[in-house]
Amino acid sequence: MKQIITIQVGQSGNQIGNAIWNQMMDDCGEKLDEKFFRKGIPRTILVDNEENTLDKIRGNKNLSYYDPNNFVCGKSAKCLTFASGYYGQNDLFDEIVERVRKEQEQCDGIQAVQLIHSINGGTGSGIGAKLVYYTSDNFCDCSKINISIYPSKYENSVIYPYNCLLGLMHLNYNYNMGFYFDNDALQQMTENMFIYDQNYETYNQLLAFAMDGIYKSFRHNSYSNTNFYKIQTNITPFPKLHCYTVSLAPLFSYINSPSLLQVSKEIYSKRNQTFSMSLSQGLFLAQQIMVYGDTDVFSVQQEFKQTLTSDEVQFVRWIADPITYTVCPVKQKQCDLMAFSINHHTAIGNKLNLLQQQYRTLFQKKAYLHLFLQDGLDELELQEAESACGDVISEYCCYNDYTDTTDE
Ligand SMILES: Nc1nc2c(ncn2[C@@H]2O[C@H](COP(=O)(O)OP(=O)(O)OP(=O)(O)O)[C@@H](O)[C@H]2O)c(=O)[nH]1
Ligand SMILES: [Mg+2]
Repeated sequence: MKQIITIQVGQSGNQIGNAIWNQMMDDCGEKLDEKFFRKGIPRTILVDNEENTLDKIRGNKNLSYYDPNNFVCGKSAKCLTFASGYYGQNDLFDEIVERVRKEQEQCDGIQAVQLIHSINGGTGSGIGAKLVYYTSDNFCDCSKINISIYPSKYENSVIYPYNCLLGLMHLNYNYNMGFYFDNDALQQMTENMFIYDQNYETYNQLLAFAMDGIYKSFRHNSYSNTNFYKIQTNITPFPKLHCYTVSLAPLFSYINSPSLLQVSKEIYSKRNQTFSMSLSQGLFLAQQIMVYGDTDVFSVQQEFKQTLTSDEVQFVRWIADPITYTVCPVKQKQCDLMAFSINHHTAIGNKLNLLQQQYRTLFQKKAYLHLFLQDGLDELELQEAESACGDVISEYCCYNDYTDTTDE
């Protein structure tokens, strides 16, 4: 059996990672999956440049969950810029690499390496990018996955467009699958669920629930069982495009026995998206749907097909079967029937476009550039990052046209 190694970086990476492990443990009970755990310990390395977050994780009841040697923590203040994370922190980085190697030695084989972080934080984007390089060089034959927090509408940092574009460039060049979440969508979803306790913990629980819903399909040996390789193949028609979002249904735990049709309608609803973008402003390139409950692929296909007749949900026409379904007879605790979906949709190009514009506004004035240059960045790298982002945007735009029948 091949295993999955996780590296969680920065404040959000560690808090989200912690929520994911809690969720998985809660879900698995005694039988922790060896793909993700070794002898009950998550196969993860916890990295941060400052101590607060890791101390909090160390201090809570989960200490026994983690390998204490896998906490790698710097002593400095915040990284703040991508450049200080990417060009500085060499001692810290050596330590991280050592821990990743040790974790690798304890695996029979590696199925995937996943990085959890935010692309706007200095540590998450900078140290994250350095790890992206390291892992793509040293884990050649496995999937490289990122679970990334995307900037929200209300960021309280002014330099985040630089951090994001630089971070995204490395991910786009080197990684295979990126799952993007944003706090605006997570906030909206929790409000829709009548949870008024708005904080990162609540958002992280929801995010962890969504990711666990995806992992679960290959944790259980079921009919049409899937794994990272299969998912990657199905939802990645073009190698440069691998930005995915996740939706889940039903949202309300009081609907205990929803019908397949209800679930299928919700999965495409704006309210059920963990990333704030409009599915009506573009086309699905591909989609992987995982259904949990007492049903079968045939019924799922039939019911979902009915929803697909709506004008709001459009797929490119040149892929015969853009949706892959996985059905798992294991029920979620919350609900008899649940669905999780990985969406590959061209509207993410619009979000990247917005980010690129925010970047340009700063870069035209060379505002805050000195912070990056003093930490060792060359201005040309920022230009390269912008052009890399532009390439991805134009490729998503290319497939945005429903009337395109050239390849049919
Ligand atoms: N969902 C979620 N978002 C978070 C969490 N913590 C921070 N964020 C968001 O992540 C972004 C900032 O990233 P951080 O992870 O705090 O930054 P970092 O990687 O530690 O980098 P530094 O700037 O060096 O501290 C902001 O958009 C925050 O709103 C969290 O626990 N959950
Ligand atoms: Mg931080």
